[in-house]
Amino acid sequence: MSDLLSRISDAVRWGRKDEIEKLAEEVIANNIDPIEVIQKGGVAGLDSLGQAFEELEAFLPELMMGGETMKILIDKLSPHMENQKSAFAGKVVIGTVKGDLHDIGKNLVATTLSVNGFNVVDLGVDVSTNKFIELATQNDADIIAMSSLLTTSAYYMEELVTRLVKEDMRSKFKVIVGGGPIDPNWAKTIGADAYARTAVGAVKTCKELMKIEKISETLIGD
Ligand code: B12
Repeated sequence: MSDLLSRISDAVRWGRKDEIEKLAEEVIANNIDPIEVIQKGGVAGLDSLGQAFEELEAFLPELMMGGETMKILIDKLSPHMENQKSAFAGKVVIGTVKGDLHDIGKNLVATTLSVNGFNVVDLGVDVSTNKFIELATQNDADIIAMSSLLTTSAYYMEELVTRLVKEDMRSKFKVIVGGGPIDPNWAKTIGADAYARTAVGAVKTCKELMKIEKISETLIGD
């Protein structure tokens, strides 16, 4: 298993799309938990690619190839995630904030919430604060979930919470945030209700949020 995970991590790191298809098939044939493979294989590969990018050992085309390879892995494995849709768990409007086009983590969170019984409305990437509020209202959402991978875009998470307060809508929606540069401190500072580090953590945390009647000062997170 650890050999397979490291082959998957390498294939994503080096953007080897043909190889990832075969490795995904190996995962399916051996009935291995897709979430574990995505996290410990795929995410590990992208982390190492991100590190190389930071150290100027990899460049934008490699980042794109790595991202595309990861998407193939997720697309192949998602249908094999264990479906827990036994009861309606709540309605989530999710998106990547304005200025940010990263969607692999956001998609993973959306899919994992969905297979765990949440009704998920995915607004995509580069989502403005206006669009988040409009679509959350239109869909009568319980939770607004925001993803950001760029430090420069994380500000829009704060803008959304501030707007909800100003427009007297803060109690209508629970707000959860996540993504690479986001941590519990940031979530607390901007007045979000919850933070989660991973897609599995997001499910656990959103379930917790659904149990809470009123928003509180205490941040919930995994
Ligand atoms: C792949 C990638 C890209 C791809 C994205 C493809 C796509 N469709 O998403 C492309 C090539 C397009 C790209 C572009 C850029 N990128 Co880029 N990219 C990455 C890389 C390597 C991987 C990101 C990823 O998908 N990780 C895997 C997923 C599964 O992890 P994740 O997103 O973190 O999500 C998990 C958790 O965070 C959490 N989560 C995520 N969202 C949410 C939401 C909620 C509500 C919750 C609860 C949890 C949660 O759950 C997820 C699953 O466990 C990262 C490095 C890294 N290690 O993150 C750099 C990185 C994010 N990119 C970076 C940069 C700088 C850029 C560019 C500006 C580069 C450039 N010069 O143009 C552009 C920006 C474009 C834009 N406007 O958005 C920097 C960001 C630095 C910063 N902190 O601001 C990073 C960190 C690389 C680096 N080390 O410098 N990138």
